[in-house]
Amino acid sequence: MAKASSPSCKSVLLIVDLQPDFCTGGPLEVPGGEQIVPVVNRISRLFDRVIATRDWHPKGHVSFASRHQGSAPLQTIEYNGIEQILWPDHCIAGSAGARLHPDLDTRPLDLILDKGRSIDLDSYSAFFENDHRTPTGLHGYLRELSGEILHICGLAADVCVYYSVMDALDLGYQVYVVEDAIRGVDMPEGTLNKRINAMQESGAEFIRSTALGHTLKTNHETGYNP
Ligand code: VGL
Ligand code: ZN
Repeated sequence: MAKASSPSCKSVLLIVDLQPDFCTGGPLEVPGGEQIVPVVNRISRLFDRVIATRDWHPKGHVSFASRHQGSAPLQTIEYNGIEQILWPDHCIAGSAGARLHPDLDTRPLDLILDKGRSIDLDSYSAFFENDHRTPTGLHGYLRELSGEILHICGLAADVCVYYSVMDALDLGYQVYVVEDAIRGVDMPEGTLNKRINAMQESGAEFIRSTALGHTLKTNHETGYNP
């Protein structure tokens, strides 16, 4: 069978968990989380493909402190051999707090990927659940589209963005973190800085949204029209 000609490398924006429950007033508030919405709206049109993830948990999810008697949010437990930080109930599938942020421009989105749907297994990364083995399918999707250059933004910088970036690097993607389009929870304090350093040391490049048009245009031809 003739091999399909390989399509040229595509630029991809991955928007992680930009949901009301992670914004001001939400149960798992990331300080200033909603401030990244206009930044994301400005840059999303620069990419060939735009993917948004949603944290999307069933009621009684393993990550909810309320499920585990005698425990409180931010405690760490071990469950099925996996370390699990406990959080307040958040991002219940189908609830208003679990939607994409209402001000996010959804027109450029190609794919919405829901994760954390297994009741007994959490999923921080957009690529693998927290057993670091069960794929979400995103890698297959990106491979088929030749989406090799990933720009990542969203919430929380030190949780789901962090784990997505680390997995993406492991999988061989070239990763840029849009530094003014992330916010972190920083709990316990110091986590955010530690994880930003770890992402950089592992090969992620941090870039400002205002520099993006230039990078995308010079690194590869995207049809970006300034
Ligand atoms: C997240 C904590 C729990 C995130 C999701 O999206 O960063 N953080 N679930
Ligand atoms: Zn969650």
